[in-house]
Amino acid sequence: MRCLADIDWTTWRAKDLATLCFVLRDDQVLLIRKKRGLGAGKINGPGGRIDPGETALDAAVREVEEELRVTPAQLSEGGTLAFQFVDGYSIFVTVFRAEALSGTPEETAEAVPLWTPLHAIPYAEMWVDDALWLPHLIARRRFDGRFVFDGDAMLDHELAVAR
Ligand code: 6OG
Repeated sequence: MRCLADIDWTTWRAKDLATLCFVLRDDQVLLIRKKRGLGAGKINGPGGRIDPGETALDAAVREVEEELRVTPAQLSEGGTLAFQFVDGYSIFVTVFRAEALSGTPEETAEAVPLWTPLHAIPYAEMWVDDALWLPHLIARRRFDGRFVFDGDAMLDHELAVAR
């Protein structure tokens, strides 16, 4: 399996369900340097796997609390991302934006907080797919993407963006 056409997307189910949450405030976005888990070392939004019985929204809030010791508010769903890795792993990510935050982000065992100007997002240090959809999240355009990855390398993708 190397490309989207090799996958039957009508029956595809991800092994893990996860979230990402991007807090936007004053032309800045709250990113993290991830210290462990999938994508350790990369810059990303805070997020992680959804626990059994949790909604994606609950998990998005909890992950920001656990990773940065702050509580995001006014969340809305920005889009979804379906990732299939060639080694067989797969993950489906619901991406949220948050318009507000209470508290001051702190470094934890999981993440270093990085308030980043919207014009200086460090795409070279992020998963390569982020450059495709994060601009749409920031511009409030709904997106739904499918991706095939081999480790860090993106082999194929499609991205539907609502006008
Ligand atoms: P934990 O290992 O932290 O959950 N994730 C990705 N994020 C981006 N931007 N691109 C990808 O391209 C990703 N693959 C996974 C979703 C995994 C976290 O990593 C994110 C979750 O927040 C392949 O429990």
